[in-house]
Amino acid sequence: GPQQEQPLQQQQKTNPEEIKEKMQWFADAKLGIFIHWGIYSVNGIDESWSFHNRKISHADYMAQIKGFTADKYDPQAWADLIAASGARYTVITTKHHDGVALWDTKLNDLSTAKATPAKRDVLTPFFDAIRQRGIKAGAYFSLIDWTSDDYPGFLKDSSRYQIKDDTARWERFRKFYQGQMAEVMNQFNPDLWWFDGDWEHSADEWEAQKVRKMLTTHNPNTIINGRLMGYGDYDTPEQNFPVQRPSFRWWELCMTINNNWGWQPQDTNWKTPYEVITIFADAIGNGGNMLLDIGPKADGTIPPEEENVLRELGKWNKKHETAIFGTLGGIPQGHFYGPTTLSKDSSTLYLFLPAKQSGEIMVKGLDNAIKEITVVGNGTKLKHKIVGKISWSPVPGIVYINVPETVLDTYMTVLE
Ligand code: JFZ
Repeated sequence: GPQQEQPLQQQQKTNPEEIKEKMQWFADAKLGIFIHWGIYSVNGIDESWSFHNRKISHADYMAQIKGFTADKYDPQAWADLIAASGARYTVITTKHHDGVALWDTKLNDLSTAKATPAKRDVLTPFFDAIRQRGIKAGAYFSLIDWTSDDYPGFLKDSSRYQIKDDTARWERFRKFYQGQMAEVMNQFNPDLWWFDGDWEHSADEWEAQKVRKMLTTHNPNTIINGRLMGYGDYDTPEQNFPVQRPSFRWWELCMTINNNWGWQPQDTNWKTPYEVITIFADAIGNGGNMLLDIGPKADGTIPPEEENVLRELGKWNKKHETAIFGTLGGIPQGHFYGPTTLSKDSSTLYLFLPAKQSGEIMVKGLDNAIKEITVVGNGTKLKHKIVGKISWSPVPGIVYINVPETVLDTYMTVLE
């Protein structure tokens, strides 16, 4: 994987209160939907990596451009599905490492607007539909562009290009990529920037600080992910479970529903709604967000398995929303064998039961703080019992909560 990231530094806003205010919607949002859509969705192969890893020639990879039709693309339906999932933000690929822009870039002809049968900017109607629903809209943007002749990374034809220490070429590329970024900035004013590919060059080579300054000057409230060589606002640990609580205050776990970011028909290794929900609970219990990825097909349809996960997750989110959105990460592990969250005023603790199991569940060391225990989204009050508490001892005892079968959720049951 990519190199160790440099420590995150926040530019522009330096006052911790201002930074906290800017980050508040992100901290409260908990769930985002990630979208990987591009010409790789035509054949259903690895996004950009398939030619980089020489599983397919660059020419054959690029030929997919003729198959990107978007003829069933319904951005309102996408936005409805995202809203139904309960997500408070979304992040869509504006350009992956293959260099194909999904908006109508003026800086070359390599776009869905100029080079595909879709013949249009597919991003504008999506950003509009998302914002109509009050959902924050983010732009994934690859710094790497393995198709640009000026990009000194992947060599499309190694006999033709010997790109080493060619500062003029790099200068041209830098102008080009920052120019495209400015187009995305001016057209969509993203609430969030999700950069990718920073590892191929240094912060100085990318001019990361200058880029950050450009984006935050245009929109002081925009949030930048942690893949801009240390110039981001939050951490993005790799898909890696179980979730560890990173040291950085704001973080986001990005995760696929099967094993790939883009649509790949042979990959049927779907996570179940229960699996996605338990990982989501784990992330928010550790104070993070989850950015859950879907990979639409080139015609614009979303695989039914992914739609199902989003809808089931959405039903569960709606039932348990007080325990999820706008909460804080919970108490340290050891008290309870499952994720927990806390209301902002810390007066309410939410327990996410890790298994679909009735009977007595155990919580260690919270007895004196309990007023009542209720099943979230159901209202049933539960009885509890304290064992091992001796009046003169500071040891708090163990709380047993009786959870009847009748209150169990299809997925995770939540108590408050
Ligand atoms: C990158 C891309 O290369 C990939 O194609 C996909 O778009 C994904 C979302 O992002 O892959 C990465 C890059 C960095 C990390 C994980 C996946 N990381 O640092 O955890």
